[in-house]
Amino acid sequence: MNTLSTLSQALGSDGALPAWSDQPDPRQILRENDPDIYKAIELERQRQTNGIELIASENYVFPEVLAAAGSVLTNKYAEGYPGRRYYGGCQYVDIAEKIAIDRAQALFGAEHVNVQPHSGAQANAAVYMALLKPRDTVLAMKLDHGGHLSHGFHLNSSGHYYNFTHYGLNPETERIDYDIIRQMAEEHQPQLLLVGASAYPRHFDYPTLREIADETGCLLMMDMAHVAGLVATGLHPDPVPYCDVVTTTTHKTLRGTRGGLILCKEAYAKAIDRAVFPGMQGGPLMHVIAAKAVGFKLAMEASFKAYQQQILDNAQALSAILQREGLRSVSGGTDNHLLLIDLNNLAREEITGKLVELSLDNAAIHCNKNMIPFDPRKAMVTSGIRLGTPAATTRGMKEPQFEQIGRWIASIAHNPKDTALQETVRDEVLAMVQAFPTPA
Ligand code: DSN
Repeated sequence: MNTLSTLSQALGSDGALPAWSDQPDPRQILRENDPDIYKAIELERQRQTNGIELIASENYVFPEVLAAAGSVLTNKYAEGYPGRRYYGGCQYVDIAEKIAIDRAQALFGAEHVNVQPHSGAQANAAVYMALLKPRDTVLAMKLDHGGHLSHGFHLNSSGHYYNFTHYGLNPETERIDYDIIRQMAEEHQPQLLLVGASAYPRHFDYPTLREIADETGCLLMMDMAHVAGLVATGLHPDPVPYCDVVTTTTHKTLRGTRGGLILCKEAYAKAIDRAVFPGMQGGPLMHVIAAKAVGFKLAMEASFKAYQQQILDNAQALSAILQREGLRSVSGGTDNHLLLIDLNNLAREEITGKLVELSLDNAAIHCNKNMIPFDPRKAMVTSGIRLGTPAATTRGMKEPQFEQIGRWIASIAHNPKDTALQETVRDEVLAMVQAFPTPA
């Protein structure tokens, strides 16, 4: 029986939707019974509303995603997979998980998917567990050139259990140098070649990476967490046909709930499923899986492609204005939703990523300090900031707003200690965002 016939059977013959609940609004119960946490949530909601969010990995979820994530499915234990659970009463959460699987497969054209990872880092850890033995060699991008903690950072479990070796970017182009990867793969003979990044503004060349993996006899994995929404809509090269395994988060450009997802070739399906459960995790978060399903459905709509295109157009507008205002983008621009700005170009010793992040925060423009390739400063200081367009694009901001945002950022980055300027910009930001409501 397929998922949809199971669903219509569960709903009854007339297909009528049951009432959600006749209980009082849970937000009001929270307000009355735990005002401290209620206040923290409400203040955070106001912060998200009254500022401009440029953290490249953040977004505003769809309201229906929020509803599913805050639903009674959080009450249910369902260790195992649909139809093979270690608990009774799983018939309805099975429907949700099967729908999530079907939609993720349709959205990304994957042979097999696992929707249970709690996060991108846990998805990656499960893949390593499935495909590698402890101490096997993995070739991945350096963290300080744009890679990710779960790609072999020495304090992360990946760096603890596996022998990661890292490639950096080409110092002149500040882009991936496929000849360097090929040489390193020949030299180190990795079991796995891992690509993907959290601060890399350029496309990846999957056919060349596949060639390198085949020449070396290793597996190829892409962590597409940042660009999954662009991939889903065909606006970024698609890793799925070329890679043995692709991991992602379900938030970021994808605009769904916080969570992880694994896509793989059928040959690895059993090993991946076993590594997620019982390997890395116990009970899956069924409310989050339902919310993932809701997000995948919305990502298949035509309006989602238009939204992703606007993310890209806004990134181009931001890149152009920042360049005109004297801020240098690493690699000279962007192919995706993010920009990495090199503050060393401002040639003033004291202008660091840490200082500019704080100054922009005071002006209600939120971004994060970020190391740039070959950064002389440490990760808590940095010489760069990372800017992303997805969240503000969700609010409906377009090129004219991003040109204004770019002018604000440049004026503050050139004068990061001018607190009067920060206050002026903060007032202007507050005035501007009134016309762009947040979704929830
Ligand atoms: N921490 C996320 C980011 O900001 O890119 C990646 O997991």
